[in-house]
Amino acid sequence: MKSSVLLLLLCAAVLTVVTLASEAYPSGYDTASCDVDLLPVRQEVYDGGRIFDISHRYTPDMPSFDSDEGIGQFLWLPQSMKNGSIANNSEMKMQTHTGTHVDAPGHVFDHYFDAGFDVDTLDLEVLNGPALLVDVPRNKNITAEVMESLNIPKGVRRVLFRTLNTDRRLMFTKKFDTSYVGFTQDGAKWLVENTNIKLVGIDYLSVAAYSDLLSAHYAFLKGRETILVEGLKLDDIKPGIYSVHCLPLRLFGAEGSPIRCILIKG
Ligand SMILES: *[C@@H]1O[C@H](CO)[C@@H](O)[C@H](O)[C@H]1NC(C)=O
Ligand SMILES: *[C@@H]1O[C@H](CO)[C@@H](O)[C@H](O)[C@H]1NC(C)=O
Ligand SMILES: *[C@H]1O[C@H](CO)[C@@H](O)[C@H](O)[C@H]1NC(C)=O
Repeated sequence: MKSSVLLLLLCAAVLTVVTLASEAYPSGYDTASCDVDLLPVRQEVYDGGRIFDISHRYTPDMPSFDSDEGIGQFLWLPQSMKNGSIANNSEMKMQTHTGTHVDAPGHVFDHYFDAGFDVDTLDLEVLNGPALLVDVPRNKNITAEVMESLNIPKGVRRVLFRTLNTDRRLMFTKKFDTSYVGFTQDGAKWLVENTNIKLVGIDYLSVAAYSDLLSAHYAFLKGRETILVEGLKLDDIKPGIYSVHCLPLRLFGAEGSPIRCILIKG
């Protein structure tokens, strides 16, 4: 009796914290659930606002490129304790370019694919280090002109571009939307030719605008030096310099991989 009252109080306290955290950083997930006995904590922000999870949670309703249906069921439980197994053991199946993910050069260049430029060959130094989170103008795609106007200092090597996609909550919308903001070909070309940026992050499923899908990918991936991270969750984080940490799976032979990315302040 006493302990269940205690648990209830604890539960209320945790819920308050969760609610406060989601007011400060309302990243779009409903974290408020309270079972007195079991209370898994799901966080978007850790350590009092120092660590931000900028990857999206995988759910059947998250958008899938060129589809109205979302990614659909991707997780099964062929062996479960409920029907006699000694442990639960799930299986998953999804496209490698699902949710928050990384593109390797083999994504759009077949000779790079054949030569083995897969996600296992991506440079972890590029995927981890100081990064700039920047807001781009909301009324345009990322053209050369927009890139120039951002005045990103020359030394910056990693940039996460927050766009209208975040405001429109496209990554939280099941139906794929072709009007998302991305790089145009000349924007991608400008970045490659005029900056030292090697990690390009964006807040929807493609860095390239739908109208420039292949041409902008070609411009980025041709040199095999630029790493593209797509489908980032950049809501409610102040623009500025962070330390980014992105780790793809070592999928041998795959030109894409789901990736876990976090930002650390200071
Ligand atoms: C165990 O249950 C799962 C569904 O939970 C089912 O797919 C599977 O076939 C079952 N296995 C056996 C041996 O009954
Ligand atoms: C960006 O380009 C897409 C086409 O790829 C277009 O539908 C969309 O309206 C553009 N967005 C802005 C803000 O100009
Ligand atoms: C795995 O088994 C446990 C114990 O039977 C059960 O509580 C849990 O819901 C199962 N997991 C899933 C995903 O079904």
